[in-house]
Amino acid sequence: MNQPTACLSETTENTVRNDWSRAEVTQLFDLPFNELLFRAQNVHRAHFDPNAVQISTLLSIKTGGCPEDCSYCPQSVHHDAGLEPERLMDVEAVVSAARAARAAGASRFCMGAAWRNPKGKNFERVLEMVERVRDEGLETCATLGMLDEQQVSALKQAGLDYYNHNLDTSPEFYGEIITTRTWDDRLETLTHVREAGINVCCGGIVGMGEARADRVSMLCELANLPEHPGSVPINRLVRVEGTPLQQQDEIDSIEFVRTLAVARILMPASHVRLSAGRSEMSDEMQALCFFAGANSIFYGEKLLTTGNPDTARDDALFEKLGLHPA
Ligand code: SAM
Ligand code: DTB
Ligand code: SF4
Repeated sequence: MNQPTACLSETTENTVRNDWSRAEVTQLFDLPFNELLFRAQNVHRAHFDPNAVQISTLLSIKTGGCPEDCSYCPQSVHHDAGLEPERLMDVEAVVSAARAARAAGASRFCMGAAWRNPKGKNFERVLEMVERVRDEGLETCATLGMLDEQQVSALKQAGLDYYNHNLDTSPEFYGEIITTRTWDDRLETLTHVREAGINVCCGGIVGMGEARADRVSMLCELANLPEHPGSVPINRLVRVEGTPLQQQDEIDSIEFVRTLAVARILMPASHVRLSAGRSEMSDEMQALCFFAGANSIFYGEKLLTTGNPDTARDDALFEKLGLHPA
C-alpha cells in the first residue's frame, strides 16, 4: 500500500506563499485523493467559513465578433459557433440586469465583453456601467480584454472592484490554444490592474487537452504572481460546437477536483471559483468541489453565451449541502 507522501509540512500549508516550485505542486497533485482533500479542507477552514459561498452573476455586455483566436471560445470570429455578433449593450439594460441579479442574491456583478481590448466611446460607456452598477450596491467586476494604464486608472476611478483576466493555461501550452496574443501580454494587463489597486480575478480553464504538468504549471504561475489573485476562477472547458476544442475528451472528474484542491492549498486566502462547466456536473461532483475548497460560483441561468445551472437547481443544491451565500 502507498503511504501518504510526507512531501510538505502541514504546518506551512496555511501560510500565504509566492514561491511554490513545480516539484512541490506536482507532489500535491500526486497525493492520495483523501489526503489531498483533507489538507485542502483544513486550509480552507483556516481562512473561510466552510459553508459560505460567494455568488457572482455574469452578463455578456458585448457578445461575439472577437478578433482573438482562443480555441475554446465561441465568441471568436475565427470559429463558427453560430453566434450572432452583437453591439455593446445600453447602460440602462445593464443596470436592470444588475438589479435583478442583486434581487436574486448576487453580491458581485461581472460584465464581460468579447474584445481584444476596449476602445473609444465603447470604453466610456463601460465606465458609466461600472458607476451605475456600483450605485446599485453591488461589487463590480469587468472582463474586457487587454487594458493600458490609462484605462485601468479610469476603471478604478469609476469604482471597479475586480478585473477578470485569466492566464487560461500554462505558459508552455499557451501557444497551442491562442496565437493572437502572448502570455506576456496577459501578465502586462495583470500588472497594470494590480498596481492600480483593483482586485485581480485570474484563473484558467482545464480540460483543453493539456497535461497534468500544464495544470501544475498554470497553478504555480497563479500562486507565484506578486500577490495572489483575490478570486481564482477554475473553468472546466465547455465544449462548444464550432470551436476547435468541440471534440476534446472531457477531463476526468477526480482530476478536476484535484485541480481545485491544489488551487485552494496554494492560494489559501483567495476565493476559488467553481466557474464554467457546472451544468455538466452532478450534485455529488459539485459537493466534492466545495469540499476541496471552492467557495465561489456564477449564479444565474447563463454564463456569457453558454448555459449555467438554473437558479432553482442551485438553490436546491445549497439547501441540500447547508451552504449559504457569503
Ligand atoms: N475577452 C476577454 C478575455 O478573454 O479576457 C473577456 C471575456 S472571455 C470570454 C473570459 C474568460 O472566459 C476566458 O478567459 C476563459 O477563461 C473563459 N471561457 C471562454 N470560453 C470558455 C469555454 N468554452 N469554457 C470555459 N471557459 C471559457
Ligand atoms: C471566467 O473565468 N469564466 C467566466 C468569466 N470568467 C467571464 C466566463 C465563462 C465563459 C464560458 C463560455 C461562455 O459562456 O461563453
Ligand atoms: Fe475573445 Fe475573450 Fe473569447 Fe478569447 S476568450 S475569443 S479574447 S472573448
